[in-house]
Amino acid sequence: MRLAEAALPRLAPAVRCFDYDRAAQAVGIVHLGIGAFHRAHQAWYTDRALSAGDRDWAICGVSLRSPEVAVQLNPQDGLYIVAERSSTGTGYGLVGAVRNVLVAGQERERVVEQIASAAVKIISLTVTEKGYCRTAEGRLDFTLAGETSLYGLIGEALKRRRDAGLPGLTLLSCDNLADNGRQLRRLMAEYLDRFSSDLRSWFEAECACPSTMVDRIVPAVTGSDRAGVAAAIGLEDRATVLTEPFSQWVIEDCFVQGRPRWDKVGVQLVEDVAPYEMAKLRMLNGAHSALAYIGLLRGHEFVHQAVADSFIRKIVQRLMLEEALPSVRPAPGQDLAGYANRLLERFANPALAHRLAQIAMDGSQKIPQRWFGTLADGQKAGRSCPSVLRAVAAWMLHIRGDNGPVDDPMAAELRAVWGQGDPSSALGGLFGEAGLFPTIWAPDEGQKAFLIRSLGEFER
Ligand code: CS2
Repeated sequence: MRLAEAALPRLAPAVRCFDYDRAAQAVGIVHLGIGAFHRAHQAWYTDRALSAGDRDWAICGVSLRSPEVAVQLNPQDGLYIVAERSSTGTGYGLVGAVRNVLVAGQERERVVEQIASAAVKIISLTVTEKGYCRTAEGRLDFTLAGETSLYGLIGEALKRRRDAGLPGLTLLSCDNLADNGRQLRRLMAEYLDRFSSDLRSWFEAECACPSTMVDRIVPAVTGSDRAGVAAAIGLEDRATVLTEPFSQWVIEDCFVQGRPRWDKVGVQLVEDVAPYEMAKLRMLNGAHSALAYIGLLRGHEFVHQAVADSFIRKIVQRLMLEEALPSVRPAPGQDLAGYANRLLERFANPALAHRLAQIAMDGSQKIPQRWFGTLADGQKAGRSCPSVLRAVAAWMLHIRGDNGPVDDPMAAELRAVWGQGDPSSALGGLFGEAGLFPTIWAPDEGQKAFLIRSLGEFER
């Protein structure tokens, strides 16, 4: 039998359950990009806030294109299980915060209507790096920002809200971008300005875009994971998510119409998110991408295997502690060396079975904020950053196709930099003024020589 409201009496007693009346909650949040990460993170925190007595923050989830999550969650009345896996066992929790899922590609009008409705106060987003439709220089790429992009959906709804005299919204980016709130605000303003400078001004005056740092490792679920969850909870759950016990969310506390009491359930509401965000992107995500590209080249499949490989472990330790860490200005009381050690422990969790290939996808969208900032700051301070450079070399081989087909929106352009087959032209095709990534960092002569040597090292 499948998980749903009516089946709840049959749920195994070991599953931790929310204790609020779902039907009494109005939808206060519309979430764009309701993938596994949102379900294991923001929706999970919101569920806990509702259990702690908060009201009217139920979530309407939106998939921008694929109907898959709607097909999984709607027949289950939005209910799903979060399975937290560690080496000592698995804990199961039922999440009730999601009301329903809409698919923008099929029912755009309903999505716009929902965002424009009076009870909605927050639009949160996990649309992945590529969902922001940015050019290599970081401006809005209007050719990608169509009617069912985040801009098309929110833009139309904001116009309706303003015309109806409704208040503005908080747009809460929960993606791994540097300064995610500020970037969203700038890009949204750029979008609106093309249609109406009045609407742009209204948006800037009435809406807020807090920056956030989100952290929880959420590997893609497999068929056998689902079977294991079904056996443990006594019901089939097609929307189950699998994650680690650890979770962190840091949010800049500026909301235009209030927010759930997330601070009561472990979320850090702070004045300035930047130090947390930078440490997370450059240390956790920077290390993750290095593990992915170097690990795949060395024949590993999972993160815990790559981090147990002493050759890779040394590179990753150095990347975090000696290269990324000195480039981050810590928040008061933030212990970055301790942070790096805890990250190594989290990466070593074998129960997660986190595939390197999952992290390796969309490198063109992820790498700039994970590695180039560390490299640019290192260059200014006279630090050479050999570990990040080795990771860059591993990525160059990845985009050449050494690990098989490349899953990246820029796969064809990336492959083309290897057109001549030689490393120097590949470097020229990627970095510097004529390259695909002309901003923030370009290798100097010494770094170019090092990169070419590292390519040889991984090829052997
Ligand atoms: C990972 C992240 O897939 C990836 O690129 O680096 O999804 C990572 O697991 C999360 O950011 C952890 O919070």
